[in-house]
Amino acid sequence: NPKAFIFDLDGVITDTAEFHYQAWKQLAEELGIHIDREFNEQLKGISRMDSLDRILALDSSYQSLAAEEKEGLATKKNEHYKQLMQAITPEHILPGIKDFLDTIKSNKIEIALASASKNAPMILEQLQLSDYFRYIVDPAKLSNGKPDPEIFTTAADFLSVDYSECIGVEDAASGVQAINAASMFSVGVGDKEVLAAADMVVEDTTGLDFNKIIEAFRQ
Ligand code: B16
Ligand code: MG
Repeated sequence: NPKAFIFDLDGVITDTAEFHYQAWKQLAEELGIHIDREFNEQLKGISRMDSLDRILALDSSYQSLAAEEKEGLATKKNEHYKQLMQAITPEHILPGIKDFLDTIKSNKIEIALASASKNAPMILEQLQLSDYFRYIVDPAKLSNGKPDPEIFTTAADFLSVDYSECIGVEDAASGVQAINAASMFSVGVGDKEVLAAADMVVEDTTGLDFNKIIEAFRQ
């Protein structure tokens, strides 16, 4: 059996993408920049500062902002986001995830979180899922974001588990790439074509069947 499951947060445990979108939209409007949901797809799995850079790139008048000004804007977005996140409850856990975590736990397999979100500990608290996770990687301490494997290898190193004994679960193509680059078994949640690089793909979180995943992992 595998020794650890390492989860992404946004799009796997809960869907924070819509809240990120609303927070960015609010900030963008204050700056006179227009963004829509289609554009927001690009921001999934991308760090806060990289997301801001992509938004500012839409308007030529924001190309020479000082680092402090950008910090200020990123902080402002996060204030909007935290405000919106107050509404998050266990009802926002994606379907099937609670049972899946329970099954992993009862099989005595470790669970860790590899999310690019600095808000991840707060979100897990509000979802009342913190107790399942032995370790939450602090993205502020990483040199490279996904698709670099660092966030996944950091989790495995903390747990003292071989990478080949880990299963990573991701909804973003860059996340699947990161898991593969870490030589772990990758489970993609979402579109088969987008996540074609994954060792196994399920359409949505209800497809996360513990036995099927273990069987595929062993092959
Ligand atoms: P924060 P994940 C990512 O979460 C989100 O998909 C991405 O949109 C967001 O910008 C990033 O976290 C950073 O979030 O501003 O809270 O630090 O998919 O890696 O769980
Ligand atoms: Mg994600």
